[in-house]
Amino acid sequence: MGRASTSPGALTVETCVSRYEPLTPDTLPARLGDLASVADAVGGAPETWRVEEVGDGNLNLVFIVEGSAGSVVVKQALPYVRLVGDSWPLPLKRAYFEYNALIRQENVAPGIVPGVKHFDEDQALIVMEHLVPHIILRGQTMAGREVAGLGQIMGRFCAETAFRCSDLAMEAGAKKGDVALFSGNVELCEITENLVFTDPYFDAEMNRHTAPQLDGVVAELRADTALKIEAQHMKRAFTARAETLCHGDLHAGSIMVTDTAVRVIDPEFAFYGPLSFDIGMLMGNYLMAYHAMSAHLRDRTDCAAYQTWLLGVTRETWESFAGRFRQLWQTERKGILYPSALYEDQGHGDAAERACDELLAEIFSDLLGFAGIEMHRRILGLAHVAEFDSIEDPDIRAPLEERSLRLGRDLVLGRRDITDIETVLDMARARETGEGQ
Ligand code: SR1
Ligand code: MG
Repeated sequence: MGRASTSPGALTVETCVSRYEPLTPDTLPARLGDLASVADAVGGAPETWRVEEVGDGNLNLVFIVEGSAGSVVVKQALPYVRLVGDSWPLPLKRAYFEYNALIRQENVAPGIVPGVKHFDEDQALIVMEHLVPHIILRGQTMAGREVAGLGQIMGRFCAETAFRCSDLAMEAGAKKGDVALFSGNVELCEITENLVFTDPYFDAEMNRHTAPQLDGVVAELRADTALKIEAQHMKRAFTARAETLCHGDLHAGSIMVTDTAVRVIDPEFAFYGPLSFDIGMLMGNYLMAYHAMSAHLRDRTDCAAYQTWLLGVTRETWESFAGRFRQLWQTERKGILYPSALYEDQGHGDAAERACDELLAEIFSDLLGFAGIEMHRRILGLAHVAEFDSIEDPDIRAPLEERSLRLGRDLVLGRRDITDIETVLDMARARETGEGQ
């Protein structure tokens, strides 16, 4: 490994060329032990460090390194998709995009993403803050535990990253530079383009679903040409609308929580895309958790109360997003779009508010499309969610998955006519109870 050079704060960035080699718990202390930013945070002699590989995601190695002073997380990209194996190569440069996204997210939405201590581009590794005692959000929801402020914090995070990384706020040259930088994340975007927007809607090779229980509804969805057209409209928005820096994979495994704290991790799918993309994917994940809940909380009263909380989180996320977005519109609209020279400075402040209303309405409509598609791909595609997959009995799992599949279609096809969050919540409840179907 090359030597470390220091940049602002305690962060170090590797600059020398070295050969990539995946870490193991045995090799990590010797290979990272001479990095001051790591050694200081972990403490003690490297040979005494306790190292555990804990990666349970689809792509990377993740190590927790503990010593006498504390602990850090070391995330290293593998040159292939971990979920599938080395038959599916994937470039190491995704660590570069993750690192660049993390430092931008920290800048525009401070205190939410893990602090970066060291980045080594050649080794495709990021050393970052170890979030303790956080667990992934889906672990928390499947256990029926609430998270104070979840919707408020996530809505604010999505609004701040969306607004402040867009032409609404950024200087035009800087924004175009970032569009160029993140446009290199080709292969991870390609995963989303295929696995999210296309594969669920035909009999693609890597797809899987609960069969034979869901065969009927799956055939119905794949025969629904209006749905397939709308899914491709959303895919066109994904590929063509370089509006803002999106996290790119904001699901319940990319959020870490305690009962009172919320953090966002894993932006390796970062790209410039629609303002509505992250919040839409997140909403889809909340709604799947809602439909899966009766298999995780068998007590009906507990389950109903928790589902009410989940729908409350869904509402609060949107309300927090819309409120924060409007606040930023009023106070930080210094970019090239909707300049105050055209509105407030002409005594047309009311028109600026109308423009904000219209943009929020467009974001709302688009997020419903992304949410519905996310719900489809997590039940029909390659990468599922534990909320459903951990339900062992397919006869219990399938009807719950069907609720999300059908709600997903309702959202995608109805997205231009649904104008408020309460309608979305009513639709989710109706699919849960079977009312009005
Ligand atoms: C092959 S990667 C499958 C999925 O895992 C990631 O977390 C993304 O969600 C991706 O679509
Ligand atoms: Mg991830």
